[in-house]
Amino acid sequence: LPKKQSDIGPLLEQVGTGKESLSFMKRRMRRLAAQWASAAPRLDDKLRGRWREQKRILVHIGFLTEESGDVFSPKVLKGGPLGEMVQWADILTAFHVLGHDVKISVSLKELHGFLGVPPGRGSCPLTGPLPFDLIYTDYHGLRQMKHHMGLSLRKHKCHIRVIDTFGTEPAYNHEEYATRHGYRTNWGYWNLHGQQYMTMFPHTPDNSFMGFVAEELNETERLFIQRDKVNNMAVVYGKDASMWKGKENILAILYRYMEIHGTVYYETQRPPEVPAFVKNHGLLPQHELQQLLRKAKLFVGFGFPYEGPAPLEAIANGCIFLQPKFNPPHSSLNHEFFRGKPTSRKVSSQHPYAEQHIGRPHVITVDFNNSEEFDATIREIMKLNVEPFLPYEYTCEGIILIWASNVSSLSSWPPLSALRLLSSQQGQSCVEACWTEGLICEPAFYRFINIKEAFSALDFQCEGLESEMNHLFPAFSAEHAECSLQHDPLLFSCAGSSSKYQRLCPCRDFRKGQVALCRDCL
Ligand code: U2F
Repeated sequence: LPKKQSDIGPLLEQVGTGKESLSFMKRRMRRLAAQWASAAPRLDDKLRGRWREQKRILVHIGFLTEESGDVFSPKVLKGGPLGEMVQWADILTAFHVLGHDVKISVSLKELHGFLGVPPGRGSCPLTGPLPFDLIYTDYHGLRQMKHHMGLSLRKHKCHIRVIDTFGTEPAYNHEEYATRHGYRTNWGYWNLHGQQYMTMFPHTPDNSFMGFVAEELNETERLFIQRDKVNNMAVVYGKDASMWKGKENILAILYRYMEIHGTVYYETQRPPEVPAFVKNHGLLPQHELQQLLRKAKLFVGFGFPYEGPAPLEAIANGCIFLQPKFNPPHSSLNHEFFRGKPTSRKVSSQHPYAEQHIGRPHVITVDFNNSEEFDATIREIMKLNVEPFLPYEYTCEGIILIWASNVSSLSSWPPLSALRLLSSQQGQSCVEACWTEGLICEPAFYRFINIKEAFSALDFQCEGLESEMNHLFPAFSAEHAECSLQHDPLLFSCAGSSSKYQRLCPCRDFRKGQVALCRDCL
């Protein structure tokens, strides 16, 4: 491993000042630096040789640049989204602590400084080799880089990683295919490799899992938490008053059994959405929210925000997370928030990762429109006893292991022995087909199953065999007994389904609490 840099002073200096978003990130980086620094040496043995050489990494946070409008920074202290800042802060700290040479850019000026002078002002950018091994950015940053680098971006594309909370599916990423088949959105069609998009939760296997961390507890803290839990104390997940709208009924039921706390931002008066019986603390700094969660028995989501970090923090601090089930699921087809996002993923609850990968007793997902069910669930919760829980993939150690595997250039990754070939039902995606068998879809294996022998292995009798560009292929159409292979590897996709096809699915096993890794992966 490169020399580890546990002193994060020089990194913090690079982050800069003058914006609440940057201050929020710096506070978090300071708080978590020691946790990262202690995880890295514990892994030296396991990592054997991987992630060894020091990389030059540029981190360009596009959504924080003035040029992208920076709508987030002014809302940091007012209940706006913080999830992305949590993740960027963790990425920066981890890369630095692991010994990489990290450069940070949060403005076009800095970006230009790192990549060369923009065209028309003297020399061309990047006439020579790229001065970085890897560039981590987001969709805003990608656009800015394209603008700045022009055609040379294409040459350097493989060095780019895009932090993309909700994920980008191959059908949306493939420019020609997206344009022809109605998958073109504001964001997608960059023709990157699916694994270059990095998500906050492991919800889109076509992309890579990047994650973030929750603060870890030592044994003493665990004991104190369990000792000090207040059995009838609930905290509502919702820092913006709008998230409380229309929840009077739920709140009234909850209040029959529990005292209710909130961390809703307000200016001078209690927002009208927050009933008087709620003890509102106002928006809290992260460490104070942690303290509140340590006392509470229950953390209740109202349906928004989707897939944020806070439920993991609550569960890590020994809370039960109670959240609404979405029936029908929310997606870019039926919900404003997801509209225009490059994914067709069906979000089955406020936090599908918590629902599917953690589950009971830590996570309880119910229909909030059913008052009786909700009432019964609260009564059940009053009797439950749960311990603090944090999935390994959201600990510093777990995440470093996953990143090390991503960055390492192992040609046989993941090992082919992990492959399990399955066929989906008609109308089912490969994500779903693998999941029903307790497996994960592994797009890296598509190239091994995109052969005619795969159809006979599954007992499909092919009347005809064709090869086409279609994100659902390889697949079998029962109606015509037709077998179809995938013509363009960029379209290999675990996502997507059609009632016309049974898809061929490359599945693999996974470690519980570390979905990105198969059992024999390390
Ligand atoms: C998600 O973004 P959010 O920022 O809305 O997600 P949350 O889970 O609410 O909170 C993120 C962090 O805010 C912190 C808390 C979490 O780490 O510790 N916090 C706080 O410091 N003080 C408080 O009083 C309350 C919370 C998601 F992450 C984004 O990707 C999405 O864009 C967004 C919209 O769905 O939801």
